[in-house]
Amino acid sequence: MKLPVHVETLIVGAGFAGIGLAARMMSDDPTADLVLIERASDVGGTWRENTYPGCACDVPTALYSYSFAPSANWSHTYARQPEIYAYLKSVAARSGVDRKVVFDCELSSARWDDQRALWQIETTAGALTAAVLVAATGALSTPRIPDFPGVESFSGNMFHSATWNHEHSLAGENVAVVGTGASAVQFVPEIVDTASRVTVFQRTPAWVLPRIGHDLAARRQRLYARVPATQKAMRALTYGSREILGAAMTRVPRMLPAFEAVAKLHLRRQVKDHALRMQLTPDFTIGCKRVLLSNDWLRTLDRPDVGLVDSGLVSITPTGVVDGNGTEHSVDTIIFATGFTPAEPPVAHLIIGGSGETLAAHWNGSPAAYKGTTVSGFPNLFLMYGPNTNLGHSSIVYMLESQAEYINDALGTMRREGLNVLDVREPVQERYNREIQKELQHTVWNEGGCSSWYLDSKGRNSLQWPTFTWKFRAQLRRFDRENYSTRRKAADAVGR
Ligand code: N01
Repeated sequence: MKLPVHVETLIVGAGFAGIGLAARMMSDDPTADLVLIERASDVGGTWRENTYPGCACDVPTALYSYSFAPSANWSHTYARQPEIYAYLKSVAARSGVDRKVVFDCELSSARWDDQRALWQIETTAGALTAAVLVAATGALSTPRIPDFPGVESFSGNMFHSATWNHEHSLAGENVAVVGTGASAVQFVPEIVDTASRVTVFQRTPAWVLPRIGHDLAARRQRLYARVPATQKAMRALTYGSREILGAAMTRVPRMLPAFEAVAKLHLRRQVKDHALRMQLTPDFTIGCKRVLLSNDWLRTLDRPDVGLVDSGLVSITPTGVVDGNGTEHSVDTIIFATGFTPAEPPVAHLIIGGSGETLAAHWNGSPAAYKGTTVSGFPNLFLMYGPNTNLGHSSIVYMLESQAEYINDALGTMRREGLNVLDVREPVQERYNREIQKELQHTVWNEGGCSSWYLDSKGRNSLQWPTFTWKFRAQLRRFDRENYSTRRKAADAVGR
């Protein structure tokens, strides 16, 4: 598709969020005036980008998939990246969303024009205007490589887990892996048989629970296809069990020691070496950082050809890396599993609101929104996976579908009532955030004794949703027009 001159709704990004919203809008109105722009040449977002060995979802696919597009064909409880990528492509094709995407088109800037009540948008494929702008750009899409001194001098190969260099063979190499988060635990067990030696540089040990999953036999797939209610029941069961974990993290901390006991048992079973077990035992409450699920990560670290350095990594030399104790390790390749920039979404630098300020400047390192979706002073802008919508225990797809419902209802309200401007009232947004922060106060993310990417540069938790996910869904079920300043097409102020 070619970039139009004007569109009613412009969605930036064709990953889980963008496809989900467009499909929701098109299910109401197949002729909906919407366009998605996507910087890559295909849909899929993070599931297209992350191709590291062993890349899989650590939320059961029964839940980590759209409720409106169940698939009976998943091959495992926890699907691997190629399957999820294929699923997204197929949903985009079946729903017709892929015909609405302008590929190889990256947002350069979006400026709110208050006089004309529309967004003036520049992209790498040209300019356009849009009545409504949706940022569906994902929170975990921009890889973060810490600024290690000497990094530019390294003569070997180095890359981030999210931009895996498949051209480069690790066969026979000495490999350094920096970081021990959800990505590292998936790819390290996959590369150890190829590399000669792998050294993992850990700054903080993580709690690891066993991953209870299995291949889904053809019989189960047939059952799901023939009796869809059985798959729905599995989804509901998975949802319920995840909410129990969420309750432990947010409301019932006395449940957490039971999870810690399971993790300690798992560690004892997988790691025979006592000193290594000590290095791998966290000193914060389980759940404070994202809990990792793996059946082979800990066991892999106990192999003779795998080393764990628990003093982190402080600098890089032309031929190796220097750990926190000042010891240099000679390595051929460095793989950064150092995560992303969720509290500093790059798209926020490109969006300029009514006052002429960028969203990033407005947030000043500590993002806040109303219902994770709208921001006062940025009319007709909707965020997906915005501030305080992240989860430590369940599926982000559930949150994204809730937001899609809300945005779709907002757009319907605009059409029905002839509105051309919606701007959430500032006091409403402030009150909402005060309540969110109050609820977060006693959660494990704020009180668990760790430092995590859930806390932004100001030390405020601007990432996590603080309570049951069904409460988020209930809040976003209907667009609450009364909490917004609105303007009608004739430009006469309404409800100000
Ligand atoms: O990144 P992370 P990730 N020196 O930020 C370490 C999602 N995801 O790519 O803990 C040394 O979790 C850092 O150490 P510390 C999921 O939401 C989902 O693994 O900060 N080390 C940490 O160990 C996940 O949470 C799936 O002390 C440094 C690691 O790098 C998110 O993506 C799968 C360092 C970063 O861990 C990110 O996961 C994979 C430094 N200067 C990922 N800086 C699913 O299955 C950072 N580290 C859905």
